[in-house]
Amino acid sequence: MEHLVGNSRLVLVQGDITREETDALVNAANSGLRGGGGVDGAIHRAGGPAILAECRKIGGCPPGQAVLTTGGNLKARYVIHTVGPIYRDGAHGEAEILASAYRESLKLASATKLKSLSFPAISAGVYGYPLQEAARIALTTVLDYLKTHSDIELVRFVLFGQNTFDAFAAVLRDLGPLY
Ligand code: AR6
Repeated sequence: MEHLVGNSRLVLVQGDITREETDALVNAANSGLRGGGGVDGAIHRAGGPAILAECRKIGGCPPGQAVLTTGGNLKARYVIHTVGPIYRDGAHGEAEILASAYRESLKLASATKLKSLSFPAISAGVYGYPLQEAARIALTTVLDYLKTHSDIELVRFVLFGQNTFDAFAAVLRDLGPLY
């Protein structure tokens, strides 16, 4: 599924983000940047120890912020590690932190002169964000950024499993082609 914004493309696919060939993968990390389960574990396993070595030097990353490391053995040259909110009840700033995680990842990609990047569904796994709301924040934040930043040519959401893909696809359809 595809959505055009000026000269940029937003694409939704179902799959494993570690196989992506974009300039950077975005990792749904924890604030200690020490690796973990889910997509974080998959990226560290596929990319090798060089990624964790750089993460240790950086030290940490607060929720809503993003940092850059090598992509190690991945096809992608870089990994952007961002930290989403742990969902409690929606009244603890979760929406703003999640939007910020996407925005800060995109800003870091622009500052590094990257043209393409791949996102997972940040906070939609272990961190428990309700899927439809996580999808709405993810898509509107990325589309709003692409409207004002033509340097990023391609953003791919690589969604693990049919449920996650279907939720993102439904939200994108509801936003409509002119969003
Ligand atoms: N490719 C794409 N998406 C994936 C992959 C993959 N290979 N593997 C899992 N997902 P999660 P969070 C999906 O839990 O909720 C880690 O332990 C998954 O199905 O990875 O932000 C960190 O260290 C879900 O849709 O991240 C943190 O402690 C989405 O990725 C914590 O989990 C995000 O799920 C972060 O939790």
